[in-house]
Amino acid sequence: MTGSPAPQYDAVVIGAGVCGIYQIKRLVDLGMRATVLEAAADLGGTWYNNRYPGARFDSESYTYGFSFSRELLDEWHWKERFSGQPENLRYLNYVADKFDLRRHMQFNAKVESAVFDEAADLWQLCLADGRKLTSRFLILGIGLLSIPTLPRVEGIETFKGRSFHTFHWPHEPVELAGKRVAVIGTGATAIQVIAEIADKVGDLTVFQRRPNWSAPLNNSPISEAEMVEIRSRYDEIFAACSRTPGGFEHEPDRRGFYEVTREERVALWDQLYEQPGFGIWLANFREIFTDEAANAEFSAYIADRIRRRVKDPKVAEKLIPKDHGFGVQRVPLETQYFEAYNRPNVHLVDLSETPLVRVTETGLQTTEREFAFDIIVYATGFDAITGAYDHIDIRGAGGERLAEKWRDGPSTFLGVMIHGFPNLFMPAGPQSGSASTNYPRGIETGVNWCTDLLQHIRAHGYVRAEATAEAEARWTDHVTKMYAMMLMRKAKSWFTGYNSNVPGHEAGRVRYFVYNGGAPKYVARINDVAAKGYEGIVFDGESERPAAAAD
Ligand code: NA7
Repeated sequence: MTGSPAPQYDAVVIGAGVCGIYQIKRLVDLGMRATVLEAAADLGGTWYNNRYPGARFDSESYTYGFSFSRELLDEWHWKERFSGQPENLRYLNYVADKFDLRRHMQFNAKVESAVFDEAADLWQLCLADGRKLTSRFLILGIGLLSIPTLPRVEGIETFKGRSFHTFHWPHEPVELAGKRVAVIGTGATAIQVIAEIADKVGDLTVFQRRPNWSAPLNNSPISEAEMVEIRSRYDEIFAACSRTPGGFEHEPDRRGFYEVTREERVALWDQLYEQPGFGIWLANFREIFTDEAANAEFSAYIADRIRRRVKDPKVAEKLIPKDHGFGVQRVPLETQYFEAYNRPNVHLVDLSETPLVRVTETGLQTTEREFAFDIIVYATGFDAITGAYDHIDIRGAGGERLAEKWRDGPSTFLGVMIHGFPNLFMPAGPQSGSASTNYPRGIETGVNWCTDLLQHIRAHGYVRAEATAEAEARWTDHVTKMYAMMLMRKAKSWFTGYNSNVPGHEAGRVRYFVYNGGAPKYVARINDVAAKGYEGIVFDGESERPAAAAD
């Protein structure tokens, strides 16, 4: 034990989203002196911020909710199979209120820096409002997609109309009727927003740099009777989620792609296209993720579906990706997205032919012409996965800066701890299994694991826990190798660290952001580390113990 004064908190959690809410619940239950610091004015994270029209789950609602409380599961009625943002935010507030968690949360509490004090084995935090706090442990629940990015194009600040990133869509209603609206981007967010506002605006122009593969969400309401049936199956539902790589109910088709006939493949695809959710991606043949020819055949199937839905063949061709196959990027799910382009008030501008040059006072200018708008919506994505970490000045032992350590991509132990940054935990960090699955399922796994580790630390009276350099190197190497067999390694997407709007994140360098082995393998791996007395972690500066093999 150090002779230094005790820290103000046993644990500080940064972020009051899905992760922070569950983490503080676990800490409070253990009787720890803990608080959540949240930069926003209220809780909810993703579901607090993303208020754009059309924002909704692409996970089945009942697989997205928390599983930790039977009472909560019995009380909550999900009203739609894929619930929308307002309801999702209501749910998170309901959970926080039910378990009286709000009093352990501080809002408008933006953490600017976190510095590890080696002499006292604690974290010193500085907040934007000038406050300083100390905590033994620091737990980061800061999200994967919480730092929105704008195009690096001149003139953004000169636009005289209204403009906002989808992440900052105003809280009060935005008058869309009769307005000339631009949407920049055609990722998952744009695909939701475009379909939702197409019939509500005067005129909508979509600025597309690269199209995305997308398939129907097939949403529907959930009646009282259906909810009763879902409640009776919750054990089964969560068991299925924990069996599948993605943490969803959708299980891959176990037949070999080449073992069945083309007719049998098409029969499966016809069926999946009509089914709700990610089945079309995750209940498909496993080869579509790893085999170029299998992926190409399936991509051609989806391309035909798009051609059937979009009336103008030229527009249809522009909406079909040519540079990557279906499912090698996270698949946006849509509701009447392609039909939006059949409306006379919706226009598509292909930025690959006529790139954006600048934002003007009145609109947007491409290499071809100028466009006038009342509203510009930037659906241009996020500084994904490591962005939120880079935005806090995190300094570990010896003053090492995390942003510097991760300049070329993250390196972690299990996606949960970082060598050189003692007493810092990431329940759903970069390179964790949580980052690539149905997020709350991964979060619960990560939070439970971190909480168990904290209990272990407490039981032994330790004040310091740190992953060894060797354990971190092995895990990072393992995560990197898992990409080799996946077609996704070739995609320009936020899963591989591509973002043209973030210096250094342009195409060309793959960042090994997520653990690709799937939830069951990830959970087995982290549980094994715990069962072996936290192999790969040293406590209170004890001499390094050998790290467990990562595979
Ligand atoms: P994404 O998936 O990163 O999509 C961002 C979109 O914005 C994508 O179409 C980009 O085109 C486009 N973009 C980005 N920068 C520019 C510039 N400078 N000019 C033109 N177009 C640009 O983010 P989303 O918010 O849609 O989705 C993120 C996740 O949220 C999603 O996967 C779900 O999990 C929920 P590009 O493809 O890069 O050419």
